Amino acid sequence: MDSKSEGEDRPWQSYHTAYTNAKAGMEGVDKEKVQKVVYEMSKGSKYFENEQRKEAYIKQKIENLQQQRAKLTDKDIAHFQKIAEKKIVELEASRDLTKTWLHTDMDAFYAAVEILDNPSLKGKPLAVGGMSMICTASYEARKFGVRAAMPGFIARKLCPDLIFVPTNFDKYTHFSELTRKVFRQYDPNFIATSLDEAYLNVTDVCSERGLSGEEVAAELRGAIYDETGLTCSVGVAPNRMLAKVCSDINKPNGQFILLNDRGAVMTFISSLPIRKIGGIGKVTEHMLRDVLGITTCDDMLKNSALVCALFSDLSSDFFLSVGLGLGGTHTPENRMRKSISTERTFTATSDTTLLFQKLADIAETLSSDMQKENLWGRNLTLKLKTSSFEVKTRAVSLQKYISSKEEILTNATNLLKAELPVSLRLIGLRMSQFRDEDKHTLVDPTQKTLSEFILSGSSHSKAYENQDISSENSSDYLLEDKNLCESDGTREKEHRCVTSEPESSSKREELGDSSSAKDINEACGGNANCEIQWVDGYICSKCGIELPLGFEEERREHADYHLAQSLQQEESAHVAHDKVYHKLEHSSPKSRKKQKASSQGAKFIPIDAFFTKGKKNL
Ligand code: DCP
Ligand code: MG
Repeated sequence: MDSKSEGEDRPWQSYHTAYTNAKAGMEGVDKEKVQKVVYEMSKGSKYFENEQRKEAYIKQKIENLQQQRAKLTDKDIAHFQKIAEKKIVELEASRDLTKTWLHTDMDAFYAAVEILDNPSLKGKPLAVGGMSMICTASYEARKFGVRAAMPGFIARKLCPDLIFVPTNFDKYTHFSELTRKVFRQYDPNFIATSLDEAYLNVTDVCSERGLSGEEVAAELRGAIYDETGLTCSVGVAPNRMLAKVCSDINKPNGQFILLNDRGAVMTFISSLPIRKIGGIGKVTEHMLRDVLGITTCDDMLKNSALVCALFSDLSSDFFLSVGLGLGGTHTPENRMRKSISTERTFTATSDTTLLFQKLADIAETLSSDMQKENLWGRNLTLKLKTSSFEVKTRAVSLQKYISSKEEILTNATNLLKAELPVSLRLIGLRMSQFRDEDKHTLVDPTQKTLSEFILSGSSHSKAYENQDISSENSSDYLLEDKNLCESDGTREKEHRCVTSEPESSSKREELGDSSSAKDINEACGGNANCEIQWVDGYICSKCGIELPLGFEEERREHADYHLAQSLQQEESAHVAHDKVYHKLEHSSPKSRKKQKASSQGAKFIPIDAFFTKGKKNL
């Protein structure tokens, strides 16, 4: 033991999966114990390997940034300091303290609905879901470290008395509708970002009824309780970004008010960990911490020159706006379509004539779909799946908006040529960053002012789609993996999809989403089955679970869950094979015990069929 470093003795300490990330109600949890259980139960599994791959990917990104940072001279830093100061002045000028935004978030939503249905569950540690994955946990269960997106068998290890209830989405949708009935009375244009979360602009209610944000929040919580019998937590703040942070502070059944005062906002933000901000997920958090030592929102401002030096314009605008506590204040006028795409799967081929023929067909389909809806876009993404199932995306930001087949094909051809020679089984094209229909202009959309960027949800969200947060790709050609339709199989088939998303303050969260989607796809290492798309921007194409923008960490976990599921299926095929050929081995008392322990409540072959390697007594 003496000869080993602490890290070697306790490898779980550096094993940070989403399962060890604290949610509301997990404050007193013995984090190290949870880490150890998760580590021991997943060690040696494919899930574990995938986590390691993701870690390696983040490490690489961090090293790249560190190298870039090391090259900066004093002169460079002075130059970026000036840029940062100018940006901050412009951002500060966009500050709007005249609105009162409210963010509501139901408490332990699915679990609370189940308890309402079966009051004998009240006060007990409860998980909604099964052995493979749980969707949420009651606050009693959270004390043990049990949380959403955790495999049920790990949750049960952490909390042996955990009660499992299967999901019932009809029930949750019904209760969600009841809450929305209440929201409408306070803001007819409320923005629902999931079944259990919404943003309400209560500025008018406050002034018309002479109420403070605090009073409206209390009244709204009461009204929701009366309508549903469920509790929620509310945050009140001058903008949506802050309101969301605030709603988590006094969970469950609580509220937190941040006054419309610059001093109050700056004090609040000064010590706020960056991870609390929607859009800053694990990757971004680690990059900012390990490269720049940034851990709080205030640190963003203290390191503004380096932030501007190392990140793209839009990323640094985002980081600086976080440092200033700025967020969306205007209710988006419409719910705009975000992207349109089409893709085709076919028998793998490296024949370039065939590949370009397919590309031309896809460009034609995309163009015709766009023209039907009078769409003009300037961000074109080419998606490729190689014969070894590796998924790559390449994107180009164009100087003008296009929609004709010829223009799409010319740009798509350039992207594809850069990848040759290649053997492919899927090609897809996606167009995004649409022209503003109302303006009917072809102005260069990069000429946006910073205040436009802050105030308009759509402009910055679309802009972010093109950003690679690491600034590794400074050219127009960026790696991008997001919202592209997925199709499986090797026979030729076509899959078209259109995505539209409600505008919301969480749009900036796409920044995190975009990097996470890439993480997942890269980490999947070409496993065709683990890729998911978010239909309409928030519904999982694989299982129908709704996880809108703002659930970035959950989306990552959810994608991991499907990855685990597909690996499990692969693995169980091996297990079945083994069963036939190694009957003796499988009839050992040890394996019989294992099967019994994991069969309970499992819809599929239990996920621990592949998670058990290296399991130890804890
Ligand atoms: N959900 C899910 N999978 C996840 C996260 C959430 O299916 N990875 C579902 C179940 C939750 C609901 O969405 O009940 C709302 O998610 P929240 O993050 O708001 O979690 P809860 O409402 O359960 O708890 P709380 O908001 O009190 O932390
Ligand atoms: Mg909730």
